[in-house]
Amino acid sequence: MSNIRKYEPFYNKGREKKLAKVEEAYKRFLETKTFEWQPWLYGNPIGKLITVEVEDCPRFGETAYMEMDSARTALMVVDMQTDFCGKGGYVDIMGYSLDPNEPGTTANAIAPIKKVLDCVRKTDISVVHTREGHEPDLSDAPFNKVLRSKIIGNGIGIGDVIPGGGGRLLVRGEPTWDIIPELYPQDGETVIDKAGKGAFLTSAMDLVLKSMGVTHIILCGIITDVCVHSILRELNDCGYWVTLMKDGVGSSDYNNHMAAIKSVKMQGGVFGNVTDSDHIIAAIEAAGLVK
Ligand code: C5J
Repeated sequence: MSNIRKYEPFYNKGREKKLAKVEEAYKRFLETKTFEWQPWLYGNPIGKLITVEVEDCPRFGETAYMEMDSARTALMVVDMQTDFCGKGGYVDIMGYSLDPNEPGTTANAIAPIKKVLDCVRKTDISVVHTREGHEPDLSDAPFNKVLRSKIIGNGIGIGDVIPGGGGRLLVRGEPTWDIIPELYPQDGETVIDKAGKGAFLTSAMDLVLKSMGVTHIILCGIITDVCVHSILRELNDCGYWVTLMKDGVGSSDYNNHMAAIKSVKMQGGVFGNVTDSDHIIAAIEAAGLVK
C-alpha cells in the first residue's frame, strides 16, 4: 500500500491552474531571463514597469532581471537609527566600527541609501522605514534580549540611560532610537515601529504592506545579517518579491555581512535577489519615472 497521502480530487484543479501559470512564467524566463510582472496575479500595472538587473541569478555568474510595477513597489529602509549607525548609539556602545569609509559597516550604507532615496522620492515608488525599539516600560522587551544587551554593553543595556545625553538605549521616543537626520522620513512616507529583529511578529508590517498594495520590495538598511535578513526572510515567505540593495546594507561584522548577501542568492534566489544602488537608479531612469 502506498504511503503517499491521497488528497481529494478537488485539490487537483487549483494545483494544475497554478502550475500552468508557473510553466508559462518558466518558459518566459528561459527566453527573457526576467521575473516578469504577473497580471493574472496582481492585475495590470498601475504605474510604470521597472526592470532591475539582478546578479548571480539563477546561478552565480549569471544575470537576470526583476520586473516591478512602480506603484506597487516599496523602497524599505530598515532601522537607519542612531542606535545602529551613529555616535553614542547601541552599535557604538558595543564597540563596533562606525567608519563610513570602511566597507560593510553600518555607516557605509548611509550614502547609497540617500542616493536611492533622493531618486525614489521623485517617483510613485513608496518609501517604508522601520525602527527597532521598545516601549518605555520595556513591556515588549524580552528578558534574554535585555540581559544580553547589558552584558555586551559593559553595563549599559536596552532601557538604560546612555552616558553623554543619548537617552535610554533602544527605547521609543529617545534620541538615539530615532532615524538619522540624513535619511529622516518625509511627509507621506510610512514608518513601521517593531519590537524585534523581524517585523511580522512584532509589528503590523504585513497588514501595512497589503493595505498599500505592495508586491515588490527594494530592501536596504541595517544590520545586514540581523534585522535586514530577518525581515527579508519574512517578506520572502509571505510571497513578496524582494530585491536587496547590497551597497545599501551594513553590519557590525564584515564576514557576516558578505555571507548574508551571498546567502540571498543561493538556490536560485532562496531569499530573493541582489542588486546595487546604481542598477536601481538606472532602472528607474530607464522607465522614465524621473523627469
Ligand atoms: C540589531 C538591527 N542588530 N537593526 N538590530 O540589534 O539589526
